[in-house]
Amino acid sequence: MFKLAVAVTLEEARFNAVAKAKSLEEVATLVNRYGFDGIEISIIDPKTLDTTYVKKILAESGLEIPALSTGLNYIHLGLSLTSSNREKRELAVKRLLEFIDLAERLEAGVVIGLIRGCIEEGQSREEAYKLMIKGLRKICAYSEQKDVQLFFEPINRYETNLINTVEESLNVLEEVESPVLKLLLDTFHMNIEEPKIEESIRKASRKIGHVHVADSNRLAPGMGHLDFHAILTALKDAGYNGYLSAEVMIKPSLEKVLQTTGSTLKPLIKNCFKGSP
Ligand code: LER
Ligand code: MN
Repeated sequence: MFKLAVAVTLEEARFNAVAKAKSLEEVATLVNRYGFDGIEISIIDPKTLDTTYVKKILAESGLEIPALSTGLNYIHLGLSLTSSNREKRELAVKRLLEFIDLAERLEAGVVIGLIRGCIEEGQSREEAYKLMIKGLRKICAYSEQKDVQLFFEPINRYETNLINTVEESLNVLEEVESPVLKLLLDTFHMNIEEPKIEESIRKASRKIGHVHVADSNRLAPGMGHLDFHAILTALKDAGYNGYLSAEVMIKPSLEKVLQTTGSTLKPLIKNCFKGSP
């Protein structure tokens, strides 16, 4: 059975597909009210998150943190695995190791999205790709010791010029060859890049670790024109059984996002797993 989460940040984030919240407590209450199961947290410095406080909220609410999102480190600080600036590259790896430490304590996975980087001006694709693979190998080796899953995300061409599709991402997974490196499929990016979303999901069978759901316009599922019945069926057929995390623009409000996402996806989830034990 799929579980539902929503992507949230407590930062003054310069990323618009995330809910900006004043406190985790406040979000947990809302998320619980709408029958969600988890909260995905987007943060810049994982060392600033008070783990005792977070664990207390999780225990009280019964919620989980399926994933910690790292992209703000790229957006705000320019940290990436492919940066031509060595210091930024090394800082990106250091940051990701800190994320893995926090993820271990919270039993979460770590999103490797925008932080994996792009092809910078003056850089060849080969150079950028090699740096990305090198960085991924370092963080995977560490994550394997901690048994923390890493979620590699294909991102659309308007946000990065390196690895936009599921097929390219599957090649990355094959090259890195780590049991903790899985795919993060984001329906918003897939709608732009994949010829047929359901077919690409099926090609990614057994490799999917996490899913971001957003409609065609990056609003809550149900507010655009994606066929979530077909998408969820393909995910189930692909052997995926984890979180659908709404990484969406918060319009008109977080309550409305939770309500629409829930009312769109819950009946489909129920229908998908009808008759399953
Ligand atoms: C960026 O568009 C995105 O989808 C995030 O999950 C990347 O970190
Ligand atoms: Mn995403």
